[in-house]
Amino acid sequence: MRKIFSLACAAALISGAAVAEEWDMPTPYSDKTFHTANIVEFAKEVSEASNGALNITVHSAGSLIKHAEIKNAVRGQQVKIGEFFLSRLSNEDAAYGVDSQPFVATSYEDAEKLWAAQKPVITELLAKQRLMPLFSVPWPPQGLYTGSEVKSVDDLKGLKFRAYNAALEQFAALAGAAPTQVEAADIPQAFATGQVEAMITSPSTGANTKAWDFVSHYSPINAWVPKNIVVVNKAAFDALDDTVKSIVLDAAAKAEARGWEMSKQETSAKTAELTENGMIVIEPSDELLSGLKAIGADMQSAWQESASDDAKAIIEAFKQ
Ligand code: PCA
Repeated sequence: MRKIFSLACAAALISGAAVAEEWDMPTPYSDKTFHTANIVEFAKEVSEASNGALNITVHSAGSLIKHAEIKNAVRGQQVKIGEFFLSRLSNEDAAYGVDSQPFVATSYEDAEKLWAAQKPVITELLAKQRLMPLFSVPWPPQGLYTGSEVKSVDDLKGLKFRAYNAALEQFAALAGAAPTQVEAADIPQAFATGQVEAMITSPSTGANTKAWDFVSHYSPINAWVPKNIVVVNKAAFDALDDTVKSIVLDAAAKAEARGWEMSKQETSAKTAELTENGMIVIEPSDELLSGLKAIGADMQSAWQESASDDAKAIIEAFKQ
């Protein structure tokens, strides 16, 4: 306690502020997750570069605030900063969900282009809630985990399917499966208790949840490349010293670049981990892929009818 107090005082003297800022930062995913490791590094950089004028304490795996509550907790200044899965906000505006639309952006190159088109739109939307995006990092392309080989969409019929957002729920339902929302942290238990028997997620989440304990096959269908986002409360950010503000923005830019690299590395490393643990990693058949793409195309048409003009403009800009 004494050490913390004196560090805080030293920082206060340096920055000229009355007290050092202490920010709690809720995140949804486990410490094993590369997103979490990246955020811990971000927090460390901010604290070091600011000489302790701003200290961010990361609370991972929904331990401080549940995933579904994190955005509103930052908005209401219950916490100043937090991370969440961006497309979970698609119920507020379709612009938030473009990265989770099946077979729209399926590679890192696509994902980068999509993010460039999406960022200005969601920055404006978040500003209306007095939130400011700091950085956004993609998960590896999403693949299919099942208990036996899936040769076509027909093989998904009736499977109890784990979902993490509305788009995946819709996708699974259109494939004839029975979706249930389950947080990443609850995946092992959901499989163990028979609540679910298949899922679509990244090789990262598959490996981190030891998917080999519950399923035998992984098929890299690379259906979409969804992102997490870190947002800060605008009033809390504005209250920082100018030097600290630029330290935060610099560390955020570095975290975004580092996170994208980590994500790319994870794709092969975690797929290899699945194989090493006995899973059968199998390329999707043409029949399966074309069936899934047809579902994606149907979802796109429906999406086009309900999406805001700004959301549609993201897809148009991306396609150019
Ligand atoms: N892992 C997270 C989101 C996407 C991913 O790859 C999850 O499964 O909840």
